[in-house]
Amino acid sequence: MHRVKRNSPPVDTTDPAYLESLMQFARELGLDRVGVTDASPLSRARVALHDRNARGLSDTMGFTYRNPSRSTDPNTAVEGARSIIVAARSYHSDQPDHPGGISARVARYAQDDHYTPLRQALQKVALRLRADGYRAVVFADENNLVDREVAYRAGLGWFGKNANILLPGAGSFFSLGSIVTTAVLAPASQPAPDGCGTCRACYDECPTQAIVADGVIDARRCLAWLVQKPGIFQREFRVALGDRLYGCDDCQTSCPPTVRLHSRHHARIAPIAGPGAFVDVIELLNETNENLLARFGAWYLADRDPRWLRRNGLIILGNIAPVDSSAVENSVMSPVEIVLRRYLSDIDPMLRLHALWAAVRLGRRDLVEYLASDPDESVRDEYSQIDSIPIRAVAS
Ligand code: B12
Ligand code: SF4
Ligand code: SF4
Repeated sequence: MHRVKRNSPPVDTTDPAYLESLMQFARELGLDRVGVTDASPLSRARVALHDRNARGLSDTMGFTYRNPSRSTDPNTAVEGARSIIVAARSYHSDQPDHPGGISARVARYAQDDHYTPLRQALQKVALRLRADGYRAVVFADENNLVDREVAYRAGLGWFGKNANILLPGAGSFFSLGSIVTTAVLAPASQPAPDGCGTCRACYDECPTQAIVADGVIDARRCLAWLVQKPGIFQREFRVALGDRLYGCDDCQTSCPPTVRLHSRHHARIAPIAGPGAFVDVIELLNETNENLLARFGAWYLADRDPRWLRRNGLIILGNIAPVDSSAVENSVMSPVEIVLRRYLSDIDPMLRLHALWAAVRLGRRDLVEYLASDPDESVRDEYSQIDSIPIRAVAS
């Protein structure tokens, strides 16, 4: 047991043996790759954040974009910071087969809570640094630090053209986290070499052309942001959303090194306790807010409001429900029609609007005519554009 050595001078962390034992400890805790960078400001990331804010590429995102001076200065995060230990932890697991039915997809990083074990492991390493006389604070996916930039500086991986950090020999299905500490530790001597070369597969496979330059994502087009963004889902991207309920993996599942290497890399095939890889859309749309938060509460939901998931679910319904499944059969309403009717008369105009789109896309214009005189302007506006909704097939 490592105890706090009160009144004893801090341990000499510049000794290479100290760093090696700390790294070893981190790896034993399940962190796949660990590296070190110094705590100087993240100048490149600061310029990028300001630039993307100025060009509108960050859309309405807050996160690290809200206060670039803060998120790129480790000394604001921890006064007197000298070093940052950066770790990558795999979130790869074998993907289950499609369960059939009207099922929405969840991106790999969101299928389970991968941040808690990452943070717990980092906390144990931080505890050891504190016991040795230093301040040490853990950050993982928070607003105070740009995780990819410190990972790059710590030599963990290269910046892919898809903006992800790819680990040599292992790809990009990794979450990143850090410990900002006052201890002086030897930083990585050089960054990992670029591994993209002439490949451009992620550009080609991105469903919305959101990669606008090497390592630059236009959040206004990126489905991973649009599924989180509150408000009306932009009409332009509703068809491209396909069956994605949360997150988008296409620029990684199309990435040759990630695809090739992640299966070779030791897979984490722990039973999935989180939301899972697929979500039954009808169940989602019939679920209570309490149950939705119990299952999906770990995700970023603006104002912790599950209506954004219902919105995504309605668009997915329009995109993937069998076109004849909403029609009346033998005088019995199908589950799709029941759920559409429910949402077409929902008290929330934002949900009525997306239900209107889904119904028309499924060829059920007959269900929505009365919304032409909806009391809410946004619903009337959606109705006024009804002829531009791409109908999958008209029910005969
Ligand atoms: C905001 C955010 C998003 C936003 C915006 C993403 C973005 N590109 O900025 C949205 C919601 C779209 C998003 C999506 C995703 N995210 Co995100 N996100 C974040 C968050 C909170 C901040 C990111 C940030 O500050 N970006 C700032 C910009 C300026 O950085 P950048 O885009 O990486 O730009 C750098 C490069 O352009 C590079 N660069 C400079 N010159 C050059 C030149 C070349 C040639 C190249 C290639 C690069 C390059 O320098 C820039 C500055 O560092 C971080 C967590 C955190 N606190 O850091 C997670 C984080 C980046 N996200 C993560 C994940 C897993 C994802 C998704 C894969 C999730 C999913 N499946 O849906 C997608 C991937 C989308 C994509 N292709 O980027 C992981 C990334 C892990 C990894 N291996 O890289 C992070 C680190 C969370 C974590 N702690 O694990 N995310
Ligand atoms: S996450 Fe999806 S939408 Fe965003 S850049 Fe990658 S492939 Fe494109
Ligand atoms: S798909 Fe190709 S270009 Fe894009 S990140 Fe992967 S290796 Fe790089």
